[in-house]
Amino acid sequence: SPDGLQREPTLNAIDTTHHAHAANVAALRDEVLSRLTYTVGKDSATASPRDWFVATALATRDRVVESWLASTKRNYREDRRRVYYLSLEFLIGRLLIDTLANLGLTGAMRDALGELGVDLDKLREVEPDAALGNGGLGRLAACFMDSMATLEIAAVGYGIRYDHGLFRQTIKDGWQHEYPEDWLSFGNSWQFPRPEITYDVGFGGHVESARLTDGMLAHVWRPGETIVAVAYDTPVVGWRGKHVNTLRLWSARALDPLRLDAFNQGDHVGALTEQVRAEAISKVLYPSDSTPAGQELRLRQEYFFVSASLQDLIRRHMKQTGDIAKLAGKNAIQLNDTHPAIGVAELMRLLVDVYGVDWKEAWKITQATFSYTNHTLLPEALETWPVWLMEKLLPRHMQIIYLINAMHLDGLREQGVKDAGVLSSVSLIDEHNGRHVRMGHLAFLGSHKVNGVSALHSELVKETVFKDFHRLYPDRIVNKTNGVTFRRWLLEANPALSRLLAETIGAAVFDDPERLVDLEAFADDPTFQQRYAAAKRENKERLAARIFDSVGVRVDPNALFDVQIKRIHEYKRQLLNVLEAVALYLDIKSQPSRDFVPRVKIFAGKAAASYHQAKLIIKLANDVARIVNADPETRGLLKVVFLPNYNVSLAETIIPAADLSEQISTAGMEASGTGNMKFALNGALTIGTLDGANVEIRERVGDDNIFIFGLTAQEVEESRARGIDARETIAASPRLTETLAAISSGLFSPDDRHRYAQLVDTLTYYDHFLVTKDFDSYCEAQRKADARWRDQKAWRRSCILNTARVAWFSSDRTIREYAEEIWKV
Ligand code: B1H
Repeated sequence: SPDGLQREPTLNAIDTTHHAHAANVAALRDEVLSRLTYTVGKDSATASPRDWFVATALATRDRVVESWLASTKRNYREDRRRVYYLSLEFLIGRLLIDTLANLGLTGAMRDALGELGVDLDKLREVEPDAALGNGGLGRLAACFMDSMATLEIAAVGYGIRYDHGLFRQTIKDGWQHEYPEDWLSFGNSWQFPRPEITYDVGFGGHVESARLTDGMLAHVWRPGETIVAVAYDTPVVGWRGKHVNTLRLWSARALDPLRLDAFNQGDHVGALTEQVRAEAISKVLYPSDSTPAGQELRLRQEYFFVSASLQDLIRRHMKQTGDIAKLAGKNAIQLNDTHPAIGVAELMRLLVDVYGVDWKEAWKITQATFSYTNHTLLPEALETWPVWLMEKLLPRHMQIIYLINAMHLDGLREQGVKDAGVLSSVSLIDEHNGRHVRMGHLAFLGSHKVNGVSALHSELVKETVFKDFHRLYPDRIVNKTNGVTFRRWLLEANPALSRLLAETIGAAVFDDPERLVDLEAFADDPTFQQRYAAAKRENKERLAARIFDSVGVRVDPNALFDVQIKRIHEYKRQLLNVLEAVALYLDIKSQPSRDFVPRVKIFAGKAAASYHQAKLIIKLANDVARIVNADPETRGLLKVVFLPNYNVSLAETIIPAADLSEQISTAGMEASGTGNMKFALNGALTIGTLDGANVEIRERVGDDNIFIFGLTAQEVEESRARGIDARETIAASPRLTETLAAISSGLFSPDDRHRYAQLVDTLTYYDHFLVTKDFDSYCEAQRKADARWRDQKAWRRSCILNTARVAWFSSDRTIREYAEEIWKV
């Protein structure tokens, strides 16, 4: 079985003996059957795979619940400081294998189902992905939930229970099409609806002010509209099932289910409008990686989940302590990007208007409670909201923001800051083109710590978006380099390699990833090299089968699998990769006797629905794939594949099968990247720029075991300052000239020869992402990768050293740093 490792007694302290295993198998078999009968209402003769999945998921969930209740009790009993992770995105993926693996029950469940004639590996495919996120930011939140449970931190993740997650992507004739995703259509076996846990969330209306007897002003917000937030809980189990936290997602409901009077008068649709309007809030995830949807609904989503979450955590705090003044001492709230930044104003409102805390004291509590993670420097992703919209939707919050701002600016003036430029740059209100509230500024001011997500990114945060703030508050910005959970991204995604690791350096590596260094001793060991290669081979065969099933292209597992999977964005430069594919294709055709390394270029990723340039890049990749794959002259030396509907599950199949990991963003633009870490862990070599966490990956794996190319962040800045007209750059590179000419000529778009004219023009005259500047050095790095590949021993050695040296990128390490330096838990 692909994951027989769970039966290795060494790996699993939970079922250490065969006796315990047999008992577990028998018990699980009965529990699954019981769930099938009494919850699903089917018998084993008529049950469909989905019925079996539901029964298995529920039986697995049952095993989590006791530990969950015990963890909750312990959190109360020990009166621990709690961590709240506020995120508009949690990109979870599937939970069946993840939960079983964390409980140490994968092997037992496999055998239990086997006795019932059911195959666990087929069942796992039945589970829909929970795709409540766009990309790296959302997946990071999911990895953090896993690590917080593993480290036994008392934590709650708060977000929105979207009815529809990230859209389903299909590729028709090379173009991306978007369809609604429907993960809840057959129910959700992991969640516990909590219809009794609801909060009112207000919008609009007006603010009433009254002078109290002591002369102070009191403010009461009278919302014009009230929406109800209903809680849904999912238990999040840590490694070895020791501690279980809660992911609490909010769903929106109208106060009244329908207007009965209107319904009875025959207006059946009109009677439901309020409900429809309310429920729109949790209807769909914004598919807008890096570009905030400047829409009212997005702001409503943000305030909706923040308000419900803060009310909920304050209720819990008051129940436990009865003392609002202790809020900061007992609670830490992490803002995942600016999406929940309105929480700063909401907490101030709750403290001052509802709990009667004095303003200065409330501000102290707020700052001591919040911290904020910045995930991007892209100007289009820095959220701002028009003042008029804030005044309309959240009038009291707008007043509070003005007051925070006034005190902030007064304080600076008192400290002698006079420069009008500085004062306007740190103001919460951007007065430039229409007045806007700067949410990043609000998050910064309302937090005691602000962090970037890689060493380079954190430095750039200090030098760019928060330059003036950094000068005023030099201790506030810190770095917390991202990490990934090794449970999902090694143990579950790559059972072949996990088994080998357990056998070679001991299964304790899954408790303590630092032990991966023990692999270094085997880097040159021929037997180990062979076994390492065999594990990779197994994964590549599985991916090859998947590719054939999905797009009908046959690829050779002996070829170098060169992979770029991530959101499609100009700064991530899939275009650079496609250009290299075209150059390679032209070379293969023009130099038939040259000794090329057979390659499969694999792409996957979604483009925001409104991002035309990104969608055109998808079309180009597919056009190139069609021509290249059909051309007999390539003799199988080059295949190009675009796999549709990239998601967490697909990543779990692709990453363990990759040989080369493409991390080629324009330096300074990818805040961190986390795919880069997953690939290195699974023994793919990185080809990449000195951007985001690539810099730190290089430091750890060593210069010889990574292919670095291109301009540095500093050089990018200088190069842009000199101008982004690329005519000279292109002229100086015959290979690039030829490549662009081929694309312009319509070689890949015979049905529409001018399809890429504008794209080539943009590269030529306005190459903001410096694709052309980095092209030659990228190709050179690719040829270095080829040379290493030809020496398979040297290649394998590098791969092994990658796995051995990336333990530091475990999200357990990241969370430990947050816990010690930011949350103080
Ligand atoms: C990241 C986003 C993001 N940075 C706006 N910013 C969004 C911004 O819907 N929106 O409006 C959605 C997402 N996502 C990513 O975060 C970075 O690009 C990666 O480099 C980083 O690894 C990841 C996690 O820190």
